[in-house]
Amino acid sequence: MIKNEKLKQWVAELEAHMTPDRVHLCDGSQEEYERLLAMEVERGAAIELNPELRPGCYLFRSDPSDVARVENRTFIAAETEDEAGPTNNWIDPVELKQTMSELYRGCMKGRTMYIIPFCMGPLDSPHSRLGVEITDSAYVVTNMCIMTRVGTPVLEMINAGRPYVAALHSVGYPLEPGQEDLPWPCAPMEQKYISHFPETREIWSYGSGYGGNALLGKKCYALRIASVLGRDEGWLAEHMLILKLTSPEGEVFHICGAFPSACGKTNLAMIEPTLEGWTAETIGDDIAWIHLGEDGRLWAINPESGFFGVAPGTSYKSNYNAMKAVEYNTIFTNTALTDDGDIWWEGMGGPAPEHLLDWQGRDWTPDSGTKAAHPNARFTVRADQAPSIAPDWEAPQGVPIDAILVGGRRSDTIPLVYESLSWQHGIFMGAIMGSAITAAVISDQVGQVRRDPFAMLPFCGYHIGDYLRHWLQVAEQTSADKLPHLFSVNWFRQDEEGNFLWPGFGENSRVLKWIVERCRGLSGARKTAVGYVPGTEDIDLTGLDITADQLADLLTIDRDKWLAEVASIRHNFESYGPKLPAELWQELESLEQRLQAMA
Ligand code: OXD
Ligand code: MN
Repeated sequence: MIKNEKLKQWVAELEAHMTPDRVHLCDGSQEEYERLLAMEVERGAAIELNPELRPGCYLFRSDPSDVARVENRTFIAAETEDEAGPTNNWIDPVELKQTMSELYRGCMKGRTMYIIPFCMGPLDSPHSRLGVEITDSAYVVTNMCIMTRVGTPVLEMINAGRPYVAALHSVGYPLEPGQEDLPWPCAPMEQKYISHFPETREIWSYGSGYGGNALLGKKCYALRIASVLGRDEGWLAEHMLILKLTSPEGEVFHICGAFPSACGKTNLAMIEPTLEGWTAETIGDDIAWIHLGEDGRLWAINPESGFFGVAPGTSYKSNYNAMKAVEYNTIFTNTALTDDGDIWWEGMGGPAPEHLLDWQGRDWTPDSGTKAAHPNARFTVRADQAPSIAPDWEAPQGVPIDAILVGGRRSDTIPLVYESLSWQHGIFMGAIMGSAITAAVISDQVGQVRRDPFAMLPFCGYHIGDYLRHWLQVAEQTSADKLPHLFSVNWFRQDEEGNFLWPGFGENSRVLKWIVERCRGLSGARKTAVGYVPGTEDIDLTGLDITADQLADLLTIDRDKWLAEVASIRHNFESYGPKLPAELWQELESLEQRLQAMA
């Protein structure tokens, strides 16, 4: 029962304004989860997969217009435009609330209003934060139950007075009496709004039922609103995986990695090292909340409790642990359906079945000439279903970070790996990250390289210049020897014919080995204009079919390409305006000078 007066009042106001037929307070139980899925099956919104092949699994198909995050309909409604900064869409909060209040009026007619009390982070962690999402989508409730800790224990904390973020969501499709519902109701693009009010820590989302647009604990709370909380309170909310790596000698390392959406964070978080004696375990695959510990080191928790992973390309070969995780109790969205009631997607391994229903439920054969699964098809699965999950993945204080990786999809210029010259230079490396845009976002520029500082471009809830300053300030609170080492990695470098030069996946353990040995001061490197780059002898190639010459290609620093990179970074830095820290401009000038001095 809701006893918190503020929450009671909010719910009452919303009920009066959005006029749902029913209100349901979620208790987060398994029984509730199963009942909601059965209801979705019953009304034709979900398909229960063959229990002999995929027990406890369901497939949802979205509306074809509602398949990914909508960045151009995502707003940071800070009090002033300058606080949102040049990389965010800004609308005056008063105006936006007026527009959205009109859309919300009567929007839950014919529907159930679900109240989801949720916690980001382990229930017993001092770094966890609470939220309440109000939604009219049962799909959202079931996914939130996997991705966050939902239910009565959280409500009790809210009743006891702990603060929470208010997150409102509607699919934006009210039902008139007698009107039949759609399997995936949503509003047209121009009526979709994914809005954040950083000062009041509120989220208002309208019109989309998909992923980060609708599961408000994820991008909206754990990144956009949390980045503002972190700025104000001295911590960091980052778009990073968290990986635990153990060497053959039993030494444990923790690595965070910032990579843009659909660039392999989940694969790296679940890596199966090919190098003898090394083991890897997963702490998180998408978001890290990073705090300075009493020991002066940076510690990370994973605020989520599940994985909302990109399905296409995931196979027992590329990501064994994800495939094992999704063998049962998983929600799939926009994958293809086999004739025997299982799911399928491109890159799952083996030949394509002769007949499928594609992600829109249409007949599909290998000759169809279209993708059977949507490129942004997803699985939602509890984190503890991954065999690779670390036993201490829910440690209340998190894990101490030894290294931070930044990287993206770059076909040229950026070497396989290099280390920063200093903390400030490492922040510069994060600031200049570039990556080809992927299908995780609805965009007409998929494939084009965009600058994406720390993979936070779509997720930073305030001015990007202030955000980069915040990163620089971390160093002022501790001593340099306690800070993680910073590295850039690029698994995606290609030759002239477009073939990938590096095998990736489990073989990335070879790069991770060099990284952790650098942290221990053990492995070698040469100092180049861009940073410390391994020599070909520094990366362990035992058992790998790649020559030292091929590795040399992967590690080359091409002066002219890098000078072109500098010009592109300068253009990008200019677009950030005067708040970009002067230190980062200095780093750019120094990089250019070092490149010019190259023989
Ligand atoms: C995600 C994304 O879903 O980054 O994690 O788009
Ligand atoms: Mn992500």
